[in-house]
Amino acid sequence: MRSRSFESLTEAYERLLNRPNPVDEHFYNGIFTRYRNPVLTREHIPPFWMYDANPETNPYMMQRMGVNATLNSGAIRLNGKYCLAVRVEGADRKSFFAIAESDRPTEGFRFRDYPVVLPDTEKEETNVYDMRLTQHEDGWIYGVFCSESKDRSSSDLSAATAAAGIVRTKDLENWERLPNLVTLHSPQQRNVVLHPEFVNGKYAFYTRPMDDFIETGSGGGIGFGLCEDITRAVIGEEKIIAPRRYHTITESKNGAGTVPIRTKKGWIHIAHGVRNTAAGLRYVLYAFATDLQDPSRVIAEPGGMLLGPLGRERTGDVSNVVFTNGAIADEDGKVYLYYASSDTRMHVAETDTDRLCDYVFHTPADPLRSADCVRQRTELIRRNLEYLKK
Ligand code: BGC
Ligand code: BMA
Repeated sequence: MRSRSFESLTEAYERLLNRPNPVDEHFYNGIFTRYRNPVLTREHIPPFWMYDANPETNPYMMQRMGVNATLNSGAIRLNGKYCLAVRVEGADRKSFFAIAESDRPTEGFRFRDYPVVLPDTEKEETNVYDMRLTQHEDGWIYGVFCSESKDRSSSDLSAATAAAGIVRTKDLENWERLPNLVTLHSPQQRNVVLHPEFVNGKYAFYTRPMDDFIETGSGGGIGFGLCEDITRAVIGEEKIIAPRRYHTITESKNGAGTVPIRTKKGWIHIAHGVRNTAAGLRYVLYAFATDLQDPSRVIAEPGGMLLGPLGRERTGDVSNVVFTNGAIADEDGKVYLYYASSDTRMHVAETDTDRLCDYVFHTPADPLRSADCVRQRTELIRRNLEYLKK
């Protein structure tokens, strides 16, 4: 084979970064817009992260350190830029975080020169992933992520424990690491999200208690808990605010996704729901709203999924998965929902707060049984046919 020059690799990379990302005109549901291209793939990784650029030490110009995927990203608007805290997974399976930013919400994302260097304070930590970025009213930007360690108490080589790691920053450049979240009544945690405002003067977290690393076990569901001091975060009581339910999109698991979005009618949450199938776990996104005064009180819960894997999104490292841990709500009301497909690449869906509210408050709830679902749909058809006759 012929080796390519580092310059030609860089040119191809620049061309990709400058590629426009048109709206996907084939998709319509009135709720959100999809875009034709992913916003980030492993092709968006700068060549100088993977190749040794010097032909003397890299005569074949081969990748020395490959990157496998760019996925589950936290999102925030900072100094006018759309910033993603991307989960980058190396060819060696280990994930780390890196900031990619753009002046535009749907295209042009470029990684900063270096990945995020997290203070290495948890000696047993093997892997980190899925950071949620919260601009908190205390003035800090918090990153809450999954901190995974080998479970040394088990003889199973794959046994691991998941906890919520916490960092904070003002610029997405310098990070202060705080001790991992302690939940007194839940052995494991994943998908923890920090609420952007104090609740009763305390830091409020959405949690996802688990008995085990994969299985949520006896309980599961999205929990809510308060803590006094985020520099030594301990949560006692976790109240389940969004339980998983039999024969729905959340039967196996669910977990908070984006930081809740404040609207006039309530906090809008975009979470993930998981069901088990013969082909493995299927992840979709769904939405619900909580009360502005009491963000732990669910006030609207549309039935079914908001967004599921479609077309090319269906295949990847972990197929049949969409996952979100970041959205940006702009002042003009636009909402950009960043989601990964099949643990492989990042996409964006665009909507606005008015549409999201209409969706959340006017989509009928899941009636939980086929017979009732048919009744619900028959009612819609009957009303439509009457209306259309006029
Ligand atoms: C993987 C995550 C996955 C989790 C549970 C971790 O080891 O890195 O992507 O969500 O296991 O399956
Ligand atoms: C996990 C999540 C994500 C991932 C998903 C599907 O539980 O935390 O990291 O996208 O499974 O593999």
